Amino acid sequence: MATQDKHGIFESLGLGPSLEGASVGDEWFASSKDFIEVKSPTTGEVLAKVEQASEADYEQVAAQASRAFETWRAVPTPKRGEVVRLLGAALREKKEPLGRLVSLEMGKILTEGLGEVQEMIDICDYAVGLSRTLSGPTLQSERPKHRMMEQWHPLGPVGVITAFNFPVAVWAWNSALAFVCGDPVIWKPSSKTPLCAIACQNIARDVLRAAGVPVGVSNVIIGRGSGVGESILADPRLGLISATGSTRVGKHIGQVVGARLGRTILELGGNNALIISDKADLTGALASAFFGAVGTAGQRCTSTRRLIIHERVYDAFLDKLVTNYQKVNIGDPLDPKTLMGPLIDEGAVGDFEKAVAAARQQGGEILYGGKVLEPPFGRRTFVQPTVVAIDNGAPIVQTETFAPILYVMKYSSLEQAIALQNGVPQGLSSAIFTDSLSEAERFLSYVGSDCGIANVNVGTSGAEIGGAFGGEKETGGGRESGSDSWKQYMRRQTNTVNWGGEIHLAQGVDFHS
Ligand code: UN1
Repeated sequence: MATQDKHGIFESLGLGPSLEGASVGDEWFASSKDFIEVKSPTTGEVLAKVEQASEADYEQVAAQASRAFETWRAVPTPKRGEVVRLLGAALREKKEPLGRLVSLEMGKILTEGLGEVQEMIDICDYAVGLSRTLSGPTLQSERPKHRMMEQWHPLGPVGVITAFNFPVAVWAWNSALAFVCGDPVIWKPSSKTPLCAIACQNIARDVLRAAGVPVGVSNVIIGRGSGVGESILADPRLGLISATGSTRVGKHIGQVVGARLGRTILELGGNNALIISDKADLTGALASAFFGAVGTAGQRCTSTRRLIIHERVYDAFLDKLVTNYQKVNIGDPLDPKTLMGPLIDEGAVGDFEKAVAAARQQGGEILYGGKVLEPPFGRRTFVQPTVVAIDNGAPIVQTETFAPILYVMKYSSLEQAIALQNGVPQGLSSAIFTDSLSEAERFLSYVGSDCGIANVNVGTSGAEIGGAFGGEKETGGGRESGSDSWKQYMRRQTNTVNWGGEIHLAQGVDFHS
């Protein structure tokens, strides 16, 4: 089977069977004697063993990042951009093996694994452009012969905590921006996907070394959340923690970092809905709902979890959707014929089963799927993509289950559809399919979607890197990637300059002895 090309992948990315979790200088190091067995989600084969980093190992990594900051912040921003350009070039070269590694270790299908690496390349290109355009305004002073302006300075080392489901791209979103902004990065990846992190660090390290830049600009620490994770959160050297993960973990991160008045960018759970109007192009809506719900086996934070369908098109639309579901080719993610790979592990399958049982118990009707499949390659990680007709108020619909379960419901007026769409605790992504201008505009207006991402005739998942990415409510409020997200990786300084010689106080204050 296709997963057998592991050796080629490992070789081109500098991986071996026995790895260590802390990048120290040009080497890897770990001293915890606490090992992760990285298993293929597809077959259960042990891909490699990684010794996790200890808190003492973290200290070495943090110290090297702090040292690297002293050098890196002095490099002119466009020159930092040049290093990120080289990183993008290296990623282009390694796109194929890295995309394959994503599929091998995380289980998403190859076209999505390659797409994820493309997302890394795109953000590098974006950051290169930014490196010549990062700018602050000059402002009008109320005082004679004075000028005001804003400058943006490097912030310092940044902690980046990522989830298993985008094991390479989310690091790149943060790192490409942080690097041009002058900040080293300390990356704590998910313990479920450490190989992707080691591969990325190997690529970044080679680029930095060849460019004559301290390797400590890019750092990886693989370890337990309760150990090195807490060290990162509590570390006052890290002015910013950018974290992607569940709302539960995000609340903890927000509290710990907030208690030391550090900054966070939180990109947490989603519960994304797609509204299908009776005035929609149903072919486009079908393709988008299908990709949104089944793509990545429902393990994107932007996955379509709810369909809110106009009552006039409800039955016809669901007929077509279920026909598509029946044709989903489930199997080895590296096989080009596969449309849906495994879930990440047995725990995720347990969550799937619990959610399906809860949906049944809470009045849901399974329209398709609902079952765990006989393990095709020995590991019990394959499930059926599932469609459930259910009420939006059912407790299970209000929670994010990282699995391909799609909840469907009917509406009769747009106000009702928008209320359903907004009627969950999360606020990441949302979409409407309609050819009616007024419906589309209402959906995008202040009485419309309450999410960070709201699309018209475009599905909920698969956002481009140029836009700010993140959401409201329990999604955490953070924005990563495009637009002006870079500002969070820098510190702002307001300057007032007096070029006239005479001292004038603002607000007309007169203060003479
Ligand atoms: C995630 O699932 O954490 O918009 C990120 C998307 C991707 C990123 C998802 N560009 O679906």
